[in-house]
Amino acid sequence: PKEIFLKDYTKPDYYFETVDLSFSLGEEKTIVSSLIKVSPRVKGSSAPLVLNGHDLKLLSVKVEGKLLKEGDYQLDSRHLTLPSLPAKESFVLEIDTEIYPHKNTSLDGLYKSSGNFCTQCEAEGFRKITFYQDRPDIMAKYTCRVEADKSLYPVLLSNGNLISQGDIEGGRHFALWEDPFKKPCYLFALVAGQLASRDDTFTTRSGREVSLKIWTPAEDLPKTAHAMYSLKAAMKWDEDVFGLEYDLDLFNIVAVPDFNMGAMENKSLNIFNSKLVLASPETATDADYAAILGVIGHEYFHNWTGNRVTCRDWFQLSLKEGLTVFRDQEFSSDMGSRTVKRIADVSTLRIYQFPEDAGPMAHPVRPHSYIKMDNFYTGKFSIYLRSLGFLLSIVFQSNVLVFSFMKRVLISISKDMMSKLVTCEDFFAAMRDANNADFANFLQWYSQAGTPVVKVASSYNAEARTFSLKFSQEIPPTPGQPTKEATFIPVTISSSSTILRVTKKEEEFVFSDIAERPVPSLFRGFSAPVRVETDLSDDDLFFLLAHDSDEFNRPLVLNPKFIQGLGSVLSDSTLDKEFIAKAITLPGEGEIMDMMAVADPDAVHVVRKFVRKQLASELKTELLKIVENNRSIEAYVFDHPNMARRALKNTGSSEYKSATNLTDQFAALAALSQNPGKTRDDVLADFYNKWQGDYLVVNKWFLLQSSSDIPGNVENIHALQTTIIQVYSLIGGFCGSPVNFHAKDGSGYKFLGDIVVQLDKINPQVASRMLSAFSRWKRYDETRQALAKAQLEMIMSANGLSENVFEIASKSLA
Ligand code: HT7
Ligand code: ZN
Repeated sequence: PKEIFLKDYTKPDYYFETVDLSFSLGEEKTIVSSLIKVSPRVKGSSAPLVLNGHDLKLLSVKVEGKLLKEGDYQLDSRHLTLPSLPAKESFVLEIDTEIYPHKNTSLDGLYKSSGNFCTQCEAEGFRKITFYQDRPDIMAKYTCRVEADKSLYPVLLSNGNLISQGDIEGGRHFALWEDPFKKPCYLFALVAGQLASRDDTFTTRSGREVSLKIWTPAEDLPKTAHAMYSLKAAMKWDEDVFGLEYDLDLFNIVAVPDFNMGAMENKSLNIFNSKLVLASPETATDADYAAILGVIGHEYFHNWTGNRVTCRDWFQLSLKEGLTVFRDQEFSSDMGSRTVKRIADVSTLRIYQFPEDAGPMAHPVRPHSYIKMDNFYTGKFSIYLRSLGFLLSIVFQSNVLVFSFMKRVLISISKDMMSKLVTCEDFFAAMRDANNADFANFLQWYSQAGTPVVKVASSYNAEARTFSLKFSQEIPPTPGQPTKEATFIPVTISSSSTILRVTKKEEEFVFSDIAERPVPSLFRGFSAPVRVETDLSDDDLFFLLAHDSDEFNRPLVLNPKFIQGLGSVLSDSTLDKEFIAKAITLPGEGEIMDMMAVADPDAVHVVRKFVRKQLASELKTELLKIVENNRSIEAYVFDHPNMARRALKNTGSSEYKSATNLTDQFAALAALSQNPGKTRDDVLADFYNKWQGDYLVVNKWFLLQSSSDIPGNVENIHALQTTIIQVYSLIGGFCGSPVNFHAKDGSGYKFLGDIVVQLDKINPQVASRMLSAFSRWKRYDETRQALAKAQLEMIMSANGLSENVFEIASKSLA
């Protein structure tokens, strides 16, 4: 497999101005015809035109209407090369290709999901549809004609505006779509199938009426009300906060059951995994409702940060993903609780990004190279960027500045589209100019991998009335980067929310005229994505637990004083209920293991269970009171006060039978299923019997069992049937439960090794995501290391390994 390097970027030799696509969809095969207006970057260029293509059958190539013979072009398994082209300002290229969507299980390119056709082109899926320069800096205007059997596929959708539609011979029909905006091919989309829509409208602040449609199978339409509410809320928020208005008259969302990731921001035709669209109080939890709000917002916000302002190449991915995550997190914070959202986001960062930064796939915000770009879309990546966005927002009050950056880039792009695609340097230049800011060595975040470790030593001098904070920073070595430079770390501290700018390896800050020894609250709101080691005593930490006005900084340590502290948090009616629920929930086993020199899953499991039990018995009275005062009495409402109330109540209750919504019922099911025995078996069977017809609810039922820490759970997983839809819930869930996945007999590792090899033949993107569970095998004891290594070697020796799996497995073994 070929590694692609940022340093090798060169501009394309040819640009594509317009692209007219025509799809004839069929059961056995689909014919794709493309007609492209091509213009060389340099007048009179004699460079060959190299097109990407993967799993395509080439039918014909024409240049300026003339059919090329076999010797006129070169074809290999990944490219079509046209060596001699007309020396004209522009010429027309026509290519006909045959593809087989019904056989496409990779869910990349054009494929079928539950009988409907749909596409996924980011990052490099368009090359599975037709031969093309599949790279983001090729921006063209598209039309798309879709033709299919009318009774099987009554709905035909693509990007932009519907120009015409009609019936044709043989029971077929067509629709012609035109997208007025230039776009890279990764934003192309097509959907054809038996779908119904929930329709609504949104009037923009300049008075334009936008038609909104959410498409699903007809029977699911009642479950799309929350998604529509979320879309309208996101459109309004983007106008109010960023001044950004939607730029077309139609916005479509389609929900499909088979999708590799959460959703995709294709221009005016977002495609979503159904689980991020469909919700009803009986079939979705508060967490699902919140995820739908956040992801609908995220994809919608991409319309500006990503679609209109586009990355020059995939190395600049952080621009669109970082900014868009920043925007969706701000949106969710404004719609709910800012503190709770921040705690949840940072916890995700700690669970996923910190371990990745310490493993073989560690990479800076802007990677230097990749084999398969898909492997760099871990949710972690964006969340990490959000921390940097947060960091900027603290230092420079960023909302205004992110917007001014976008405006600047938009202006330069519209002046000269071809040469002004966006890079991280543009981002910084815009930020710097808009704010006259000194970025110091902030750019190191974009080129250095690894999580900085910041040590803080404090000292108070009573005589001189001075207080000093000494910081030292170190970034551990990562693959290919044995030594690191100091980076820019903003440290927010107590009282006036002062920001200390730590820019050197060692730096001291002295505060004068301090009457008594203060207890500093450092890195308030998690002001930088770093690991912190302070010299604060337990007493200092308990002081903060009781008094810190920054809720983020209230720490967790087991001690009688801690139990007491939690008791008072539980009964403090002035605190946000959702915050209380978070404060009394222990970090997960993975998060705790990440703090150990040698990760010990068994010890962490036993100790965490003990602490939970101890807390439950010591705080029984307070917990029972909370359950009593926070029961769901009225009909389900998704809003912050009700979500917070349910979250708090469910930390103490397990009332399965009386529950009136899935949030309450599932919390009870999760609690009851922790102990093997008849009650567990009965409630799991009861739940399945009730919901077996709803695959999204059944998926939750799978996840609950696969992630269970009951002894020997690998046997139960074998017994549960595996289909592609259930891979995330079954396999992902199992690997997320350390005590069973890391079982010392190697049964968990063998299970995953076998699955990855099988799955790779069906869907490489999902296989490589599952495989990532092995990537930190060197963190465990020698026995476990040997067992995991054997599985990685077995995977590497498998025949026909995909590039996705090869990249993760080979880097893990290196
Ligand atoms: N920008 C989208 C990312 C995405 C993706 C990437 C690789 C392979 C498949 C994919 N499906 C969607 C979605 C987002 O940012 O939310
Ligand atoms: Zn995104």
